[in-house]
Amino acid sequence: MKTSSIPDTSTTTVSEPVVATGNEPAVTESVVLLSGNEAIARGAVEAGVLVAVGYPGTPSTEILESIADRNDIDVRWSPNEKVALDVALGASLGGVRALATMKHVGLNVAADTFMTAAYTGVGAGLVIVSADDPGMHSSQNEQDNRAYARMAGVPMLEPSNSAEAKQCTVLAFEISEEFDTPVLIRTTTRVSHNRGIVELGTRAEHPVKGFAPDPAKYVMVPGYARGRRPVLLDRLRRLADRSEVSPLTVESGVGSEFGVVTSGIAYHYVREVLPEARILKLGMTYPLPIERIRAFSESVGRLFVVEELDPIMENDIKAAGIAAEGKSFFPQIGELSPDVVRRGFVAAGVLIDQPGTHPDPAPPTVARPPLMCPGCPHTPPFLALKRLGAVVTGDIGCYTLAALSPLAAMDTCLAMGSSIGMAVGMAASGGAGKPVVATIGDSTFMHGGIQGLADAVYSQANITVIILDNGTTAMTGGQEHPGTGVTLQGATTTAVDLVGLCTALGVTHIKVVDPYDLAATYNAIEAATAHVGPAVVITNRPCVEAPMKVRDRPYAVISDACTACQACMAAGCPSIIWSDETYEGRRKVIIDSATCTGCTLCAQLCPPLAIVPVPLIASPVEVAGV
Ligand SMILES: Cc1ncc(C[n+]2csc(CCOP(=O)(O)OP(=O)(O)O)c2C)c(N)n1
Repeated sequence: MKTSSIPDTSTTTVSEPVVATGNEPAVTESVVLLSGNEAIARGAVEAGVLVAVGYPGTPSTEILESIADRNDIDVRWSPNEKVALDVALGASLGGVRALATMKHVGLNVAADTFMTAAYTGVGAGLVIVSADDPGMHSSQNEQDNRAYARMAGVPMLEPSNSAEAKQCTVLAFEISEEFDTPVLIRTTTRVSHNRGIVELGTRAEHPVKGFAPDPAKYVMVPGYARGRRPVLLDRLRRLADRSEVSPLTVESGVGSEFGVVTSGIAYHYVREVLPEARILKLGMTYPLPIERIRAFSESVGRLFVVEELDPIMENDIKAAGIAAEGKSFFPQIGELSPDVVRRGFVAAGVLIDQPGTHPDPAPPTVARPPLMCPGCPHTPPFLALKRLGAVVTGDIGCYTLAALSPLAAMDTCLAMGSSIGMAVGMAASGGAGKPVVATIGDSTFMHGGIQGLADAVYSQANITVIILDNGTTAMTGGQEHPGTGVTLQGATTTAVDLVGLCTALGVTHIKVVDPYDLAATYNAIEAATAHVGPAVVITNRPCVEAPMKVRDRPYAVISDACTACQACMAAGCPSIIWSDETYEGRRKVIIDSATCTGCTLCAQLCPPLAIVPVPLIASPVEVAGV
């Protein structure tokens, strides 16, 4: 668990922030540096939130982690984003302010609840944070979740920096209660992870209102839901009026030749490239303040819209009959940057590029393929699967790296939990005559895999499901989940029993195996694939990085015994490196004892038995991370 370093002091609220001017308040006890995520969490604290829930996912994860140690807020991980939003909505209807956090694809999972929560409205304030990932730094797609606000009819706020992130969160709770609606806060990676100056305010206490039963509002059967649809549309009209006077809209700059409408991190890029330009920065981006934009457009010759990803504001503005230019100059794919924005304005003819007047973009970093950690317990099952020649439907987690060379043992990866359903379908297609195996991490199984396994049982699919149970959500930094038996605060709770769960679902062939025993792992998977009907294999070694590094005596290569067969290289372990010595023209290997975890996998792969534990005297046993 990561805990907060945000001091809890009292002072005034933040003023309208802009890009750095050099006149910002000095960092003091009540003026602190926070990431956007920490600032959202801080905003929730000051807004008097009592329940905060989410499912980890970059770039949103730290929001909950940064307030996990507060004893005045119930902060929890849920098994997935839909459950998180259900919990938050339930808390809100129960009369307490609630926050739900997730990454952009998480809102797909929560969308069923989200769309209808717009109908029910709230009890106390309900704020949902969607942290989007333009550029796909750590995601399977780069969908633009601003579209969700429009589809659901839910107001949306978009901060451009940490100070605004806090301000937006406080405001979002107010809007939620005033208009009886969930409110979406949308950030992107750069806003979530950048640090900026934030003035801390006091925590507002709101008495718990309690649940006020109102079936016509909260029971969304068709007869009642029909009554809520006009309520939603009327609310949107009133929200549009509020957007026109939002304190989050800031106009700056001089000149009438052209003006720029922008929001989020793109605002800072525009300010950096055109410091003096007329800019209308929007913070409430759904509903848009169309009349404010119209008035702004009438005061300039050309109107540009600079926004990351889809032309969402641009289309709305054009649909309102306002002439605007945007995606013809600024790309729809990936992140913007000052350099990309500069090139757009040069192409638009409002900026003359003068070489040497701006810093060159940073040189590209050296490309390095992502690798599994030394000693990762996910490696052996994929070595076994490769040898077995199985069709492998994969899932999302550290083990997805098995799709890459040298393992190259995964055929599909789509969305969290999809591996099992896809395996069922693959088996129905005949699976190219090969064994069909789904591989899924423990957190992902809890998130979205259980229903797929129910389907495998229901359809008696001939598939094997390997649950790679490393006891954590490793890929997002090691968060707990219902299978770990530990809460976000590190307290012990009841763990969901994987074997018991699979048994209860009706799986009759279940084998738990130690993945560090390569032969046993291979045999377990082979036997499972021979079983008629769904079979489950569960690997049981903890992640080498969590909760603390699990390390044993490192291994070393006896150079004289190494025949340079390079069989150990199949593991793709970063601790195995080339030696300067050769044998019959091929390079031998050595092991970096500083990073070797002593998992023994390479020793099991070595035909001449040249890989042995380093003698205790020469290299003390190391337990890192304590
Ligand atoms: C819908 C959705 N929510 C969250 C994420 C972020 N995410 C990627 S993998 C993962 C879980 C990884 O945990 P696990 O399945 O246990 O595998 P491990 O990384 O531990 O091997 C999460 C939460 C995502 N990609 N999609």
